[in-house]
Amino acid sequence: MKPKRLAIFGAGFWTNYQLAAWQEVGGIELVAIYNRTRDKAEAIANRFGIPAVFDDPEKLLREVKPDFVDNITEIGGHKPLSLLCAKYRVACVCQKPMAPSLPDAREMVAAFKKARTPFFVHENWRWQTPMRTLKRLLDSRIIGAPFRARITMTSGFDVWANQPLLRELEQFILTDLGTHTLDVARLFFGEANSIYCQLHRTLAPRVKGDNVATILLSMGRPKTSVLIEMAYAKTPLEPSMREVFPQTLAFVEGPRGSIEVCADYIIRVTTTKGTQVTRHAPLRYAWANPAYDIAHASIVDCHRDLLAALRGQGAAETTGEDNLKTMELVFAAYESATRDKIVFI
Ligand code: 89Y
Repeated sequence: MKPKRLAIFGAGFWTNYQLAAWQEVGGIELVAIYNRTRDKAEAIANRFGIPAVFDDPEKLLREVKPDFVDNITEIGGHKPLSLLCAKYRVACVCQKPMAPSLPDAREMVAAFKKARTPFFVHENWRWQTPMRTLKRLLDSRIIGAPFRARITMTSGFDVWANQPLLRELEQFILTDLGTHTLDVARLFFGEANSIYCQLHRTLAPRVKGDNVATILLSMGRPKTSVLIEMAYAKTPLEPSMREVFPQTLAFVEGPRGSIEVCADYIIRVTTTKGTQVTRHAPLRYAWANPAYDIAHASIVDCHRDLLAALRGQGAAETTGEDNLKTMELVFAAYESATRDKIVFI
C-alpha cells in the first residue's frame, strides 16, 4: 500500500514521541516539518530524516502537498494551523486539547466539515492498555450496568519541566488532563447528562492556572454517577496513593460486581465467584521516555486507529466531531466551577 505522506507542525517535547510512534506504526512517509523557530525543526528533521524544513506553514502546504498533517504545536497553534489545513483541504490530526475555547473548537470542526476534509484529534488516553481492558470488561457486562465509578489521576510529577508553557495556562488542569479523563469517562459510560466541578489552585508554585479538580457527572442511560479526581500538586500522599504518573486509576461498581484499575497496570474484577487479578502492562518501546511509559505507548495505538481511517478503513474513534463532546464537558466543567452550579448538558 502506498505510504501516506505526512507533514509535521511543531517541534516541541511531544513531537519526538509522536514521530517515533508514527515510524513504529509504519505506512507513512515523513515529507516535511514546520516550526516557528526553524532551528528546532532542523534538529528534529536531522534526527528523523525529514527531507524538508519550513518556518512558513502555508508554504509547506502549498509546496509539499502532504496527504495529512500532524499538528503537534502548543495549544495556541491548534486552531490557526489546523484551519490552514482545512483551507488547503489537507487532512489534519490535531493534538489535544483541540482548542482553548469551545467556540474555537466548534469553528474548527465546522471548517473541516465544510471543506469535506478529515479532521481528527490526537487523544491517546483511551488507548492505554488498562483503559482498553476496562472498556472490554464493562462491555462484557461482567459487573452488569455500572451505577457508580471513580476515575483518579492525582500526581506530584513535575509535568511543567518538559512542558513549561503549561505553567502559563489560566485554565490548566481541565484542558490538559481533564480532556483525557473526561474522554475516557465518555468511552466507558456514554454521554453526560450533567456535570458539577470544583477547582483549586494549590501546592504548585509558579503555576498560573487551576491544578486540582473534582468533577461529578451523571452519564449515560441507565445513569452512572462518575467522580473524577485530578491533581498535579506536590501533596504529601498516603502510601496507598503512591505516585503512579501517568497511570489513571479507577473503581467501578455494578449490580453484579466491581472492577478496580490499580497501580502497576493491575486490574481486579470481583463478582460472587471471587476476585480475578490480571496485569495489563503496555508494550515497551526503546524510544519512549520511561517516566511517561504508558502514555507514550498509547500514542502508537492511537496513530494506528487514525491511519486506518485516513486509508478509508473504518471510522476513527477520536474524530474532531467526537472530541467536540469531550471539549463541551471540559468547558461545562469550567462554567460549573465558576458559577458553583450543576451544568446540564
Ligand atoms: O500534556 C499531558 C498529556 O497529554 O499527557 C500527560 C501530560 O504530559 C501532562 O498532563
